[in-house]
Amino acid sequence: MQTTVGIIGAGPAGLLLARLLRNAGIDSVTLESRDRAYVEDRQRAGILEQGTVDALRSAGVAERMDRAGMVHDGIELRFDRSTHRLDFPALTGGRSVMVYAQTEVVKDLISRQLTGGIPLLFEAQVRSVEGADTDQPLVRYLHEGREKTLTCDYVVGCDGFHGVTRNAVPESVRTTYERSYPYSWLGILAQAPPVYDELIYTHSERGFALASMRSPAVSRLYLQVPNGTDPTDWPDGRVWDELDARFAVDTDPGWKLERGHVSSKAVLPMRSSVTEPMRFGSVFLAGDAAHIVPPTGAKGLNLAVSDVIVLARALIHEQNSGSTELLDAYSDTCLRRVWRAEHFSYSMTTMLHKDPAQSAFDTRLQLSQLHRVVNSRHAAAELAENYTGLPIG
Ligand code: RFL
Ligand code: PHB
Repeated sequence: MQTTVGIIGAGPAGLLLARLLRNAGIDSVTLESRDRAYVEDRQRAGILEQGTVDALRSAGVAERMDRAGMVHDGIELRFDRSTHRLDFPALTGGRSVMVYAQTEVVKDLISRQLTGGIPLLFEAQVRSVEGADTDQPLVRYLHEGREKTLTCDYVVGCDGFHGVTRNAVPESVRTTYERSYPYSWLGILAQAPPVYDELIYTHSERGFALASMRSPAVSRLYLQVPNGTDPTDWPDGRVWDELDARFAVDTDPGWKLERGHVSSKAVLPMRSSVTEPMRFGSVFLAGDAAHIVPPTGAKGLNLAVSDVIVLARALIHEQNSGSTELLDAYSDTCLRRVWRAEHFSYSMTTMLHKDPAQSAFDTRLQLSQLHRVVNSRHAAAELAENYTGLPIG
């Protein structure tokens, strides 16, 4: 097979890139190692920045999102057993976020891709990418029990944190910057109405907790747990009791979450990682293949989307003008935004979680920062601008 752009991975990055290129008349083939059901059901992100929402609209895949997505104009921060609201539009000059699950974004993109006839192969596992330093890179993959090849002008690795495309960038030019955290999240999906109509991020003596949602009838809830936690040590009753304890506030001592059937429960490690550069020759990296953030800032999916917007613009520019100027700037353009999101995700994470080695002094510093955020318009605006998303490109 032969195409202009070979895309590896059908997560949000790969699928949106294929759509943006098709809208500009550029051919692509997407290869995805998993089957369609697996890709569509993977529980992940829930928050779309304004720029992501705008991008999905202009790509023509926002019809269901505009019907089912929930616009959120703020979040609650809870600490010291009291609650405080940040009003995003007031703090950012009108920006907000949308709650619409990644599973739904992916379903919308896949159905549009298949009905639009853009080649997308499931259960096509890429083994290697060769010839990154040539103008005809080659992708080797396994499909229907046979090894096959795809020849391209460009290859884009949208194959996530455990992908193989990164290996096409020689170790001598590649640097990975990493940080791990001494805690994980236990996430549940529950058939229970959300506790509140916005997200609640909680700092407590017992550790961090987050109340999010998927719909007016489905809650998505997270608890900080030690690394290595086995989810079977957390029967449903224990999860609900712990959530109640962490979200407790003095103004409403009888307050409890509404409980419901728990349909999924998993432990997620927290990591920060950035691989530089995000381009080598004719191979580009986008989304989690190049960088990951701890989920506290809700940035991963949004960064994947902003990478492919920058890349699609650059490929279209090259096609229309013959100039590689934007492609040459791709890595630097993306990395500026990536590092901002890394810093924001790191600050949200370390401000809200309880490090097992934390001293009483460290806790006082966290509380001081939280008080600053809710009492200073400047500090609140800094958080709100980062959360709702900075301009792309
Ligand atoms: P993905 O979604 O991981 O997709 C990569 C795809 O590549 C495929 N693949 C291969 N295909 C062919 N050959 C190979 N050799 C392959 N190797 C891998 C994989 O099967 C997969 O389909 O990467 P992408 O597209 O870059 O998207 C990134 C996002 O998925 C990720 O950043 C977010 O989910 C992170 N994240 C959040 N981001 C937000 O913006 N807002 C949030 O609220 C948010 N919450 C979260 C999150 C991530 C979480 N987890 C599970 C890590 C909450 C959680 C719990
Ligand atoms: C989610 O709804 O899954 C979610 C929301 C906000 C975050 C992380 C995850 O910061």
